[in-house]
Amino acid sequence: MFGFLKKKLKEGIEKISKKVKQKEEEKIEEVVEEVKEEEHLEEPKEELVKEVEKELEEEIEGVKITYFVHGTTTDNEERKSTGWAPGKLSELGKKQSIELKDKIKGKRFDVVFCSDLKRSVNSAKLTWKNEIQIIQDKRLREVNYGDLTQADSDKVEPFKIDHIDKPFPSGESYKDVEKRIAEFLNYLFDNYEGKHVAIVSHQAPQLALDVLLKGKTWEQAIKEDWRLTKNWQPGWGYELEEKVGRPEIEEVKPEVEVKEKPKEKKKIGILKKIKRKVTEKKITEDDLKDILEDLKRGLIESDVAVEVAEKISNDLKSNLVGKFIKRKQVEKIIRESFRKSILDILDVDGLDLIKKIKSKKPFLIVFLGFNGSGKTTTIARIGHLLKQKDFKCVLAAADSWRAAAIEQLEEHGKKLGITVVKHKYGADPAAVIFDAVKHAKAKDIDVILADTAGRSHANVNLVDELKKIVRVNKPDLKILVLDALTGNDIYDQCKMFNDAVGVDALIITKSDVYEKGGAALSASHTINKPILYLGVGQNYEDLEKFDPNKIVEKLLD
Ligand SMILES: Nc1nc2c(ncn2[C@@H]2O[C@H](COP(=O)(O)OP(=O)(O)OP(=O)(O)O)[C@@H](O)[C@H]2O)c(=O)[nH]1
Ligand SMILES: [Mg+2]
Repeated sequence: MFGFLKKKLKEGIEKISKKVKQKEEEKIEEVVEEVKEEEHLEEPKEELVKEVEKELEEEIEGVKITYFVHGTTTDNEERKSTGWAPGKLSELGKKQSIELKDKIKGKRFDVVFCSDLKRSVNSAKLTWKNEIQIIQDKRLREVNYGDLTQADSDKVEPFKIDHIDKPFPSGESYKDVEKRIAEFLNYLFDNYEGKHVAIVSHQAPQLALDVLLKGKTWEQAIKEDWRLTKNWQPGWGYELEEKVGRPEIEEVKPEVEVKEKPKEKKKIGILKKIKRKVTEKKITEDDLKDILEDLKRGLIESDVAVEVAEKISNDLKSNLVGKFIKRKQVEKIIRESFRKSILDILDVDGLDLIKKIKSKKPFLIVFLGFNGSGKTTTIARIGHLLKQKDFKCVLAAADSWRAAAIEQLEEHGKKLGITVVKHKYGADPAAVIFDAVKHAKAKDIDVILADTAGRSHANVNLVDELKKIVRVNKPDLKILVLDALTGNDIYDQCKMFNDAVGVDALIITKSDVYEKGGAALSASHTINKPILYLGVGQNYEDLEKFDPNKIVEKLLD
């Protein structure tokens, strides 16, 4: 039923996404121009634009880290604890580092960091040489075993836990390692935000990552180390979402040895500057003005009530204006905004018909609506539904006005096996319903479904008649039946019936032949009453329980 509205929403999403993306493009060009001038850059503008676009496209929140352990060393094989000694990769270690390349094929890193110890540098080079920038950083060194450097592992391994706080003789403690790794991480955060960084390093730094980024205690980190269970893997993932702010860590100026591609660093700084400037440029109301008007028009064309169209467009405006939105996120944000607005619109206190019926016996439901809106058909369908749920029903033929109305209801009654209480044509409809209620009480019947004559704006008499029906019989529920095809007139109908007798809930028929969808969406919002069912065809089964979430799904899928 929502084909047309769905199309309009989709158009909205496409147009606004395009506009936001176009704005971003313009901003990037503008900023690149600015920065090029400020920094006296030689590079062609197009190249910089392309790079910035790529960066924004692939943006990662914080820094993504993959940690790799260096290859096996001759010390490892001789069971020595190398510490700050350079160490030397064994034949196996070299093979491991070369093979790692294949094992991580497809993973893209922006930069590789290794410690300045030989075994770490050589591992990194065997895996990535000439492919990515490799930076050596002293802070990634193994813990300094001091006097125990290259000592027998049996003299070091079992005592690690004793050196969490207490340094190895003339060496470091694990907390010292934590401190330099924290500094290193904060340096990464400042310089590599949004990047995927590979680290090739040693045992203690990895345990420090577990402590700093995975919330482990040092005892846990040491005890759960994969080295004890021999669970090597080709890389461990860590995410650095914010700076590791530890009060005991003082900011120390990073002492980095950049060995290769020194030019890269300046470039990174410039790209960062451009990105920062671009993200400072927000979407303005003016950027969106025409396009939101367009959206509103499209919604109104789909029979969405003006105030509802305004709400949808205003909600969207406040979700976009004043923000910098990455192009990757635009569509998601617009969809989410539409979803929320529509759910808001449909969020009136729901009503479970079956539950409500069980609350009183007999339960009287009067069906109201314009002529031809589908009242009689809907009564038959509700009768069918209730019968299936083992309720006993009676139909009241209170449309004694339109020719053949009584026979039409009787026909349904016969087909469904439900009794119809009727009077002659021209009889008082309030009296027909009164009799039907009496019948229900006498025959232990659960529900009375009362048909009424179709009204129109001009039928003042029929409106008075309706008021009398309500006054005399005090229905438990007044359901307004609306024809979706009525389009915008639906709001006047809602108001008219609601003003005259008060409406408790809505059923919207002919949704199967109604493409626009907007009326159904805004009818319940207009009088703040829930939609119970949608009529979706001509058969008794063609009644669909109204579910706002399902509607939204259908509209935005
Ligand atoms: N396609 C479709 N047709 C429906 C639906 N509901 C009702 N109709 C058709 O709409 C026409 C009018 O239905 P009625 O139930 O007679 O409407 P009414 O409100 O009782 O009409 P009056 O008694 O004249 O006021 C009939 O031809 C129905 O078959 C629906 O959900 N889908
Ligand atoms: Mg009828």
